[in-house]
Amino acid sequence: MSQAIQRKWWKEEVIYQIYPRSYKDSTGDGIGDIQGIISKLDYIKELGIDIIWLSPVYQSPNDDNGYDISDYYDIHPEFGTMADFDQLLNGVHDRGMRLIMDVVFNHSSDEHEWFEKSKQSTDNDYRDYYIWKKGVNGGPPNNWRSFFGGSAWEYDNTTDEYFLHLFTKKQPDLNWENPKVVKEVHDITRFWLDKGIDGFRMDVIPLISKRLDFADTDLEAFNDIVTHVYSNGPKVHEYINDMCEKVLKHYDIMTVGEGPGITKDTGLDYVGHDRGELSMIFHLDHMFLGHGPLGKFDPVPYGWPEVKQIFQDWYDAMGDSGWISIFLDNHDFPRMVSRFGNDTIYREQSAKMLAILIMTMRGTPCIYQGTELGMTNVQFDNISDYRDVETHNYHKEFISRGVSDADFLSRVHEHGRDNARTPIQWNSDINAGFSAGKPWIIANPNYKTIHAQECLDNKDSIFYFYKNLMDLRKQEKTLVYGEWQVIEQESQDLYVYRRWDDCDSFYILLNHSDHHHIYNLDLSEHNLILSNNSEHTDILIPWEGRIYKRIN
Ligand code: TEU
Repeated sequence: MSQAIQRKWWKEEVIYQIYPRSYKDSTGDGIGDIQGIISKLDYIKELGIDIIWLSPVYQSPNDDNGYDISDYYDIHPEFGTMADFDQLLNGVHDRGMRLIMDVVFNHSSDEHEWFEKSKQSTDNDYRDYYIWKKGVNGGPPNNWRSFFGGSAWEYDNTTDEYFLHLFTKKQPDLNWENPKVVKEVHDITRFWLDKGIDGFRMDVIPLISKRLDFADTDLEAFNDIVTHVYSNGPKVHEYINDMCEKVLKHYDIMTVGEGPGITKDTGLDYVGHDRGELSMIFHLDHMFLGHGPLGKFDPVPYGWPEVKQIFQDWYDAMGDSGWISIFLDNHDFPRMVSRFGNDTIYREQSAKMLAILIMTMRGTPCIYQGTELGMTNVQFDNISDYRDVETHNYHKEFISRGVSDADFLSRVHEHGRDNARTPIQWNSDINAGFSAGKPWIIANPNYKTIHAQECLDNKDSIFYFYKNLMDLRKQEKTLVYGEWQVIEQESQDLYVYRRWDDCDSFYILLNHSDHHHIYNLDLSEHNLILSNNSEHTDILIPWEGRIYKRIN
């Protein structure tokens, strides 16, 4: 065991992300809610989960499904009440699990009272809660683009100024230069921590410090603009460190920063053990693969070689000094079995192989709701069946660029965020057992065969494969803290790596292809302890994954 690496509970546990809108509806209004989550806590516990990451449930006009918060201190009625939240938190703790909340401090909703007041005049007490600028030459203050298409500035004719919004125009960016904003944020975090939550997922935290010259960018590729213009601003670490010093470090909690723009070269600045900032980050390097100059709907080719290089880069960057989460999907990206596996003839096999990867790399595994069932991308026939503001904004933009409806729809099928937001498939009943009413978004038609009830009835299901992996990871701390090294492989289709420390050694063999492959590795001193294939020869069948442990 590397003595340098610090042991922490949040390194040893497994996170499960719940996107509440799509999880379970208890009222029949077609929208998932907190009571619905409560009804599934035993299911989540059975899976072996330790930490629940709850996507926003605060008051919101839902322009961006809750990532546009209009009241940080109250629960949106469609999700329930604060009493429901308290019941959820108690239910999570009673089962020995933890709950972290998703907080969005880069921006608020434009329906937050702060913004309602800020926009009334140029000299009120809330004006500087946001970033207002005069236009230039009859247009926006600069050429910055929103993550969701179009300009990052919206003109307000009441005060003849523009306000900054790196996301939708209903998500105005907060001005962290203003000490009053910083205090508001500290008060909000303290309020939720004093309720007993176990930490935070911090939405787009690298974006909170703006480059105050607001100069035009001459960068073309949006990913470069995110990294070099929007993220890692001059005071980002001052702000995060200040929040830790004044609030976070006084609680036994974990924090995970969502890290668009955080690179392997800047990662330790956020999560280095000596930095006093975040526990870990969700870097997005592998998630942004395939995003062309105009973003995800301007796709470029990529494959497993790039994915494996990113895992190598981040292992080297973190060393024993920092920590990341290991994940392959969430509510913003396509379903992992569709994106990185084979969601047709090898759906179950590839889902299990990917599970082995997530659970045996060095980092805190994060499983997105439905991944434990092997839920797949969806292919709606009409753009009107999609709900995501990002999809609709870019639909307008790309159609205006001359892209056909059919072409854009095919890009949504592959890259759209709603792939991950269709209702959780609980059973084969109408609406997949998600709701007695019309769901806010159509359920994936494959719910008839892919659903939790089938998985719970089948001991060979993906669900129980994840459960076995989580049990293994709890038993074998070498898979948490041990060192990691790729074993050179002739074949591009195999991913073979080792985990080891002073106590144990493991080999993990993954075939991420539709082909059979021989592997040339002497494993005579190891026992096969887990596999997604009942046959064991020196040939790895398509999407086969194996874990070997040294015979002590
Ligand atoms: O996501 C920020 C982010 O990096 C993703 O939005 C990603 O850049 C985008 O989906 C690329 O297509 C966070 C939340 O996870 C996301 O749901 C919100 O929409 C966004 O911030 C704004 O709060």
